[in-house]
Amino acid sequence: MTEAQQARPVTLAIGGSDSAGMAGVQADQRVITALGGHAATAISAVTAQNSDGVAGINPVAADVLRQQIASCWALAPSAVKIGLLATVEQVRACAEALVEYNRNGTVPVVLDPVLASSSGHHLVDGGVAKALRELLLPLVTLVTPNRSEAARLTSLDMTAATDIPLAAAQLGHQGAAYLKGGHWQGTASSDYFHSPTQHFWLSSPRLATPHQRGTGCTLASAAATALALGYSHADAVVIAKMAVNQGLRQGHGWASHPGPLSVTHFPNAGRDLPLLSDMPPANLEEPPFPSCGPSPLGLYPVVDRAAWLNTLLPAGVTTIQLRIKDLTGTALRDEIRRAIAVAEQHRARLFINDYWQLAIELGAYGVHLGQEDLADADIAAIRDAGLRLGISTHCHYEVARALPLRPSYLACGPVYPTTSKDMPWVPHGPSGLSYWRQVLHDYPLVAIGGIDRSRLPAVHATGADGIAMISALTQAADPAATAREFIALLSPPDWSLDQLAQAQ
Ligand code: 3NM
Repeated sequence: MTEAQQARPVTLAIGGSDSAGMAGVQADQRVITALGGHAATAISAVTAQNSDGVAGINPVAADVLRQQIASCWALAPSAVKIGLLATVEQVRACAEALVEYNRNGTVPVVLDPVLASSSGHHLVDGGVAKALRELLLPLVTLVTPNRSEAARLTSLDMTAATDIPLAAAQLGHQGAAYLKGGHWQGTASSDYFHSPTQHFWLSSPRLATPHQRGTGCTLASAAATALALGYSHADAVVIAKMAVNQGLRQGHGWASHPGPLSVTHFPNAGRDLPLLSDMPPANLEEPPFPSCGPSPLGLYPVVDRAAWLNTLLPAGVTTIQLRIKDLTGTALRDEIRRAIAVAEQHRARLFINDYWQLAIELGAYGVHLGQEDLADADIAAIRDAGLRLGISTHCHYEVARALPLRPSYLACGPVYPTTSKDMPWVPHGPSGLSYWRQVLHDYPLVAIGGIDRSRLPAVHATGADGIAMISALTQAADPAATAREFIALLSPPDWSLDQLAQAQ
């Protein structure tokens, strides 16, 4: 989370009151608050219900709903979450309000198209599905149906797994669609995300708990709050699935009634991270890449020529990356070969950026890949060749994509603004880096981006295993002396090269 994402933006939750306080607007309010937002609410129906059933729906008049939305809009919401709309008139009132207040569509709108309760009880008038499809869907940025809701909103009957991407494409042709797989059979709960620019599956082990009330509300409210905090849609759905997993883990009931999910804080646990993949995963566990050994990765220079290894390795650097952007053919191969020879002489851990085939062929210690290289690289070939793998990440979507490959380390950046690489990302700052240290728990983590002498102590204090840098070393007046100084700042522990060699 960046510092900008720590303000408390308003999320407007439109939906039904659940008298049992398990789903509906009560669940929305808890989740929005837990994730760091403020919930403004517009109640569509005063339901009387508990987990035994729904005793009454009691929709409010459409103009009462409209009045509440108008009042809430004065708080300048940063996102809207829409749940139960019980009548066609309410759908129309909500659509008209959005057209009036959100004229240029700058406020993201998440629609959880509630049509039936989880017990199968019909909650809405007959024409609501059609009204949602025709009046509201064109105004929303993310729609989050379950399987039966997707069937009622599309032309598909959703009986085959192949219907999921087709339905998502139909629903997400203007905004984005997230199809929840919670009601499908299988050991994994796999959901599908589709937007005009991206599509992927998010899977987590199915959590066996009776306390599942309000799952749909939780997912949509968490996604809306993440959008309100400024996250992208892809990040928002990863965060939302983490929130659902956290809520299911912590759920509890009362008086023998199955209870709701319990989301208590912004998701920060690695075990709640879903696995992100292009295809539904055959299994949730890939074999891991080899570790980089027990000694910390430490100071991790990123350099563009083999000659740098001759300067920096004698100064005590034990991890280094060769990142060549301007050579091809024989010149590239020779440069990589030279770097590998120097690294072997010093028993240093050399990662080759991007050129994984050459790294395998020439016997490098490891490969470092950016997200853009992940799609083309043969991950299994790198693993089968016994090389280590490091992967760059910048956000929830990228961590969820990289972590299932079980690389030797994850790099996390940019920590600070950098001029060494074009970066569309808002820097994490030390607090954002600490957040990722917490999520990734004891997973080897490398910090990168804008780190220099003055920033080194704050980065080191986060507990990052490796601290990568380009300009602070390559532009230093005396790079070897600077490396020695930085290594001293990062100790203890103080690993000599001999100890390192014995440990490997
Ligand atoms: N990757 P400097 S930041 C190569 O965030 C690179 O993934 C980054 O250079 C990331 O230490 C970066 O000069 C540039 O800021 C690091």
